[in-house]
Formats: sequence, structure tokens, C-alpha cells
Amino acid sequence: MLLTFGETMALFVARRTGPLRFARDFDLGVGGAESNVAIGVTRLGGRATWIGRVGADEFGDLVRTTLLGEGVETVAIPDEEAPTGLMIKGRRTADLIDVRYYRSGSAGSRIGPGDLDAELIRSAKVLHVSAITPALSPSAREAVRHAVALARSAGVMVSLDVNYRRKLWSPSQAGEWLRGIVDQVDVIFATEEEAALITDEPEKLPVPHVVLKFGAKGALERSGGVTRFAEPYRVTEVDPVGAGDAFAAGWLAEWMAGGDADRRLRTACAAGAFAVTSQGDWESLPRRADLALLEPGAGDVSR
Ligand code: KDG
Repeated sequence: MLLTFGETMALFVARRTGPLRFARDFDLGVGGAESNVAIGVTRLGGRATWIGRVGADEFGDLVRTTLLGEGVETVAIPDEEAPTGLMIKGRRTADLIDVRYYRSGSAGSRIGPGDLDAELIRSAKVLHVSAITPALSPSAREAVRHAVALARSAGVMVSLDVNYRRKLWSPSQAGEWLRGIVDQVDVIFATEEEAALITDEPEKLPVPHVVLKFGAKGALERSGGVTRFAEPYRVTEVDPVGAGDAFAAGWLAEWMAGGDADRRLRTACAAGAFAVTSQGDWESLPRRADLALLEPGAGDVSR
């Protein structure tokens, strides 16, 4: 089982392009980097548990029912004193996505070490955290530190996705936190820009599995001194948000299933490719049978 925790928000997606104040209709869903990973793993046949705080409100119920509906084992702790955070996504232009957060003081940001069931962490195969959580609040930062320490003492694999969010903290704040934790993780996912927050020499990161994402140019994994590259899958991009979470989910699902490095990277790239093909941060993530749809010769009509 993969265990993850963090903030999942109600997500409003504007239906028309232009300044958000002129949006008239929105699609309502949910989004959160860690729950996106949990959904991705579940779609690929793995077991995943997500822990988070939600408001005791309609949007908290939406987060809980959506994740349960996706088969994620969900511990959505209702917080009577703070609302579920909101994320609003629009397109300022056809090529520029505009994400706004209304999450300061939200229920999700109030997560703390006491919300995490130690036995659940010890029984996991992987603990997956993102560097969004430590940017949310001191208690959330403490929750990550506590969970990583517990996982390490129990021999649970620790996975970290850098997921740098400029609107939550500065590059130097993020870099300092990342440098303090990087030697406690077993696998790190980062873009080149994110890796540069930690070091000028990502190839020397003290992490057993370093996975670097190059977007539409593919990815690489360095494990045990061996570096492997994976070519990207060609798809038409509709919305890039969520691709990194999908990628991590693909890699981690294969790792849990015992897949070798080539398979991990292929599935990661395929899941990332699926993620960009529709609106929504996770809706288009693949099931196992979907993976073949991106292989050469699959054709362009499925019937
Ligand atoms: O990667 C997609 C996530 O960023 C999104 O679903 C919401 O967790 C989120 C965030 O903080 O940006």
C-alpha cells in the first residue's frame, strides 16, 4: 500500500479563456498533488491511502466522496474550525494556465503529526510526500518530518516529489527545506528547475533513485549508478496540470508491483502523457489496459 497525505482542495475550472473575473461558468472537482498520486496508483491496480484534513462543509464531503469513489482508502478528517481550501484554475490565454489558491488557514493546511496514524505509516510499502505540504504551515511541515522519520525507522520506502509552488514559498525557503530532507528519501521526482533548488549537480543527489522529468522531452532515472532515459509519448496537450503527479504515480505503481527501471519509467511517462490529455488534474489518468493505447500501432480509433 502507498500512504500519502496532504491538502486536497475543491477545484473550480473556468470554462472560458480570459481574465477570471469574466468567467461565467466553472466545472467543479477536486485537486491535490498527493491525492492525485493516490488516484493514479489506484487506477494502475495498486492500493493507496490518503490522509488529510478537510472542512466540515460541502467541499470537504466532495473531497471525501471523490477519493472514495476512485477507490482510494481515504482518511478525510473533518475540521470544524476551518474550511476546505479552494483552487481556481482558468486560462488567461489559450497557452497560459492561471492557478489561484484560496488555502491560507484552510483545513488542509492545519494537518499535523497527530493526524497521522503511526501504524498505517509503518505498514505501508511506500510513504509519498510532496514539498507542497511543508509550505502550508508549521504543523504541516512537522507532519512531513514526523512521517518521514517514522517511515525510515520502519524501513518503508520514502518518496518525495518536489512539486515547487512559487505562490506558497520562495526558492530559497524551498531549497533550504529540501536540502534538510533529501538524504532521508529513497526516490525523488523533480524537474530540472526543481532539482536546481537543491543543488547545481543533481546527478550527485544523495538519493538511491533520482528521477528527473523533462516534460515533453521524456525523463531519466539514475539508480545504483546507472542512468536510463525514457522517450516521451506524443499526445495533444489540453491541460498540463497534474502531469507530474501522474508521472510519480506511474513510477511508484510499477515500483510496488516489482517492475524494473525501464518499466517504471515507461509507465511514468505514459501516465504523465495521459494526464495532459484532458481538463482536470487527474480524471484522464490511465488504467492498466489504457497504457497500450499510447503504444505505436495502437491506432486512433478504439472500438
Ligand atoms: O500537480 C497538480 C496539483 O498541483 C494540484 O492538483 C493541486 O496540490 C495542488 C497544489 O498545491 O498545487
